[in-house]
Amino acid sequence: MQEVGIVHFGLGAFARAHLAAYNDAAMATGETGWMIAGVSLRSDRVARQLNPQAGLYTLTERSGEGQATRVIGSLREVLVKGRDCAKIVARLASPECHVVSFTVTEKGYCRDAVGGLDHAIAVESFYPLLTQGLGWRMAAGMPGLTLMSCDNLPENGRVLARLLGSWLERDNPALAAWVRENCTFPSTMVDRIVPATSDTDRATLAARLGVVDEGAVVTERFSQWVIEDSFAGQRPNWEAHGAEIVTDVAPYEAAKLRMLNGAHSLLAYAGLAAGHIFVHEAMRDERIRPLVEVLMRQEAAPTVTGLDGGFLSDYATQLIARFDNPALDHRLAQIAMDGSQKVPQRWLATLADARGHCIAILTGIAAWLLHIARGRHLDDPLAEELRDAISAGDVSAQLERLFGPRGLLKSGWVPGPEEVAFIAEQRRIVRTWGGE
Ligand code: CS2
Repeated sequence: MQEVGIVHFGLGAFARAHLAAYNDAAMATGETGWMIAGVSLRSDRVARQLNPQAGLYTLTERSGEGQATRVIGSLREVLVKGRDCAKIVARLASPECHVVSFTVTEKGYCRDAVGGLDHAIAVESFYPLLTQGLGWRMAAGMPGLTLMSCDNLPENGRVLARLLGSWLERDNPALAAWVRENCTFPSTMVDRIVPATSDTDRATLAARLGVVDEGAVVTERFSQWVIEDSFAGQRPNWEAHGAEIVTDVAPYEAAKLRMLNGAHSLLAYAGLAAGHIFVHEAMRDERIRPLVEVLMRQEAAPTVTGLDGGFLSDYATQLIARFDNPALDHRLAQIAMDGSQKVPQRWLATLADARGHCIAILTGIAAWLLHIARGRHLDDPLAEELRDAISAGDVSAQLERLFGPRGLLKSGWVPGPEEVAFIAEQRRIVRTWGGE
């Protein structure tokens, strides 16, 4: 039986369409020892879907030209925090384990308003389990691990190193020092659009294949993975399967967060305001599509350093085609979730670096204000604080409470008077678009 070389925290559809697919490809070409033990932090739903299928599931890539389905065989088991703690720690402490990876979403890192660790909520996340596993390794004189964040945060490796360091320093400074000496935290840029699988997807697949796959994942053809070359020990030869191992991920990360994810959040809030359900529908709206182009090409791209203009222009063209994919029903409401965790690196970083007015991002902010006010799809760990911030006063006062120096979202961007006026005007216009 193949060994488990990777423990992965946060086994959502994204990880199953990305990391698990790269590992599957590596093992299909004869590499051994790279099975994944997945850990679910919040519920046993994925475990109930996948464990009865021995971890096997289908991955379907869909485009306008058609679809292709394959079976992914790199997942050994799904373990659940709370229920399978001893097994999770044993996997982390095993000599076969070399990499721990994370797709726990932006909020899973438990950052407070200024980006530090919120210890009170970190108790509920991966920190205690990881601490136990690493503690075992230190006590047993074993090698350290590569701890690899694959979430949409700038410098995700540095962020994880800093937050884990702060968690460990409090109760276990010796382990904190051991981790600094023996573990690495590569930053990564991950990219693949993976909508939450719907009942319709599962039914269509069952009709096509003649078997029911409870763990089915649907995605696009495109997949990208850029990884900083910083490993504590062995790893699969991911670059033989399309990943890029580089010395500096930062430019790719900035381009992806500010262009792809920035445009996605604009599509989400403006698209919901206009009554659309899916990304490809919002893309066909002539009030929204030009804004997406402007956000990517004129606002975000010029702030990305380290990649040339031609490359970024091609990147924008490719992103437009991906957003247009009519075969992928990517819900705007899925992207609209957790705005407080996403907006800083997607929009505010661009606004802080940009010269001149960013009319597309400011329109996005206007649509986000409306989204918070209407509240129908508001799914955000800071939902209460957001509602509170926009509950009284004019737009100027609301923006101050959100983005001002003592505001909810610390970002280095504070709207000037003209920007405030523009957002207020856009909010009035977007309100008439007729959705939500
Ligand atoms: C999306 C991302 O849900 C969201 O916020 O913007 O999940 C996006 O689809 C991925 O980052 C694409 O790689």
